[in-house]
Amino acid sequence: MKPASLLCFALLAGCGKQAPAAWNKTEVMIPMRDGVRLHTLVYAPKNAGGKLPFLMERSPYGFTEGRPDRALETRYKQLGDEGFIFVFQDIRGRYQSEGQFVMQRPVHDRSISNSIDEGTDTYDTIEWLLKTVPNHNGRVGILGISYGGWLTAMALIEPHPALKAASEQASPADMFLGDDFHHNGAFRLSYGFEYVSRMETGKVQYRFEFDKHDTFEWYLALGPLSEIDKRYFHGEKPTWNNFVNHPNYDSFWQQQAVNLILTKTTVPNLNVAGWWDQEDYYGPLRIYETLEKNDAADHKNHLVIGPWRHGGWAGEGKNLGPIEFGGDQSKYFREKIEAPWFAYWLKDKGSLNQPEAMTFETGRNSWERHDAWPPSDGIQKRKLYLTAGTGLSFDAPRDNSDSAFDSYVSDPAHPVPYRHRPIPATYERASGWPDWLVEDQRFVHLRPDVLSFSTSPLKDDLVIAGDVVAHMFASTSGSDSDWIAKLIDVYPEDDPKLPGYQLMICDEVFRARFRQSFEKPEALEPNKVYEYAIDLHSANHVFRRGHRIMAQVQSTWFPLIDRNPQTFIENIYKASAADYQPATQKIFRSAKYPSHVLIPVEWR
Ligand code: PG9
Repeated sequence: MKPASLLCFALLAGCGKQAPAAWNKTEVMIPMRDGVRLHTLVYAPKNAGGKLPFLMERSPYGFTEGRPDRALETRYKQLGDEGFIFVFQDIRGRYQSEGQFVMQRPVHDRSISNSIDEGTDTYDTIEWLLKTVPNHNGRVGILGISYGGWLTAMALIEPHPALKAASEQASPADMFLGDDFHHNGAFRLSYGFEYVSRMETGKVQYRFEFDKHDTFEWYLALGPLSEIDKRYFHGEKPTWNNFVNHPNYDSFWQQQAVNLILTKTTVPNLNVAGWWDQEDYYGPLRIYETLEKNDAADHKNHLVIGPWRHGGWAGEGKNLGPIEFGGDQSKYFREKIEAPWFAYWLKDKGSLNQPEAMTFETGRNSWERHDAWPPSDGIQKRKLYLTAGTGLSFDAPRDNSDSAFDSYVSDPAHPVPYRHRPIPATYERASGWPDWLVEDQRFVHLRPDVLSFSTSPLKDDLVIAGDVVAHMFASTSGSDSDWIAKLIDVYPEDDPKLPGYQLMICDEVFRARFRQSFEKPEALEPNKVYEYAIDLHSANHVFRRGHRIMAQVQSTWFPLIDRNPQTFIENIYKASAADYQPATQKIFRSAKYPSHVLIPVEWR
């Protein structure tokens, strides 16, 4: 007779539908501790040749229409060849799972019995799998990209004892400070609006229909942020309501910040990030950095950063737009890093040849191994100063006159587009969204409201590895402002493929009201010079001989970032049209106010 658990597995199963020939597919509804059942697909290899570990991906984006079948032949090809029992699960309230979806559901209250969160759902699923599915070796791995990366991180807070390996990939860490919804408190308007309509209009993904192909025009015509709720959401989208009700870094944001709730490496974890991730680059680096503080003895927390867009390692990785990487670096990652990682921890296979951090050095196109990230050995922090005549130089400015600044007018009625127009909807086919960070920045160069400073052509290659920080001394005639800083690699005019191309290497926005505290914003004193240190995050890039390094400053980046009214008001989500005012911005470059970019230069 079959054990009860196996019988139950067989009863719930709808075997074999469309599964690739090599797999036995089983579709089940797995009960959680509160009775809610989650739709799950289990793919076991037909010729397993022994007991195998589970490898699990959970997602809000739906395992339907043959998606896992295709993934097993593409994204999971190398892991499939290695041999795992794959488990794909729709999270609560999404697609065929029961229950209610909550965007980034907070960690459950342990004092309430049967309380749930994404971690407990993972735990309960593992418990069920171990008891029910035959031919496993008792070990489980989990991985996922972005929302799936965040679900992976949640599973590590109170992990099931059988969970033996994880790979958090492009997980957001903090939605107020650096990931999808805000950066340094500045709201990511187009992503925030389009993602909320996508996820909170029914159980399956919805696409908002814009009546303009160029969403730049659509968002501008919309007017102040408050129009979104008035015209479209009508108080019905929980996440939008949260944006409006939590305009500052309060406990709502802090309680979901992964780096505040997951501080110990409970399970070996490979953190993965892409240099040109248009959604969650901050997250994986922050999670790695936090876990690393407690990992000195164990060495179970590792980092990989490759030349990718958001989740680019799941697809082909030969290039991003016109930027080529000398081979398929995504396949390299899947074959040489990801599959061996899980094989080692879940199957005791091989030895772990994974350094503390591996980064793909862009510009030279080679994988580099590091004992620490950011590295400190062989690194010299150097200041590149903004100078008169739009120069950028290692020599500090001597000029101390009051006129040692450059100035522009930032007008919210005429914001700077974040990429060249037309800007299609984020989720449209061929939207351009996934690659926008590598777009040629010449489309804004020499605009009157964008300042550019560049070095002369470099005499030798200059390698940077580590954190880049823009130190800006700036004033505004308004009482609030956004500062956007970029570090750009300018190709020489005689480059055979991309003459004069301006490739953005690092970038970030800072909302000035938060310069003292993200919890308590403050108005700026008009025309007073303040110092800002804007973290442009890590890079590992070679500026080649003959290239120039450029720094750019501007105050709008639309509609990626909502327009700052430039007059301080308590809650920008409630601003009226009259609150949006032009302002005169000054960026200083004197001996007293030496604006500069701090770069980590590697000496080889
Ligand atoms: N960047 C997406 C996301 C993750 C988590 C929360 C909200 C959005 C994603 O690609 O899944």
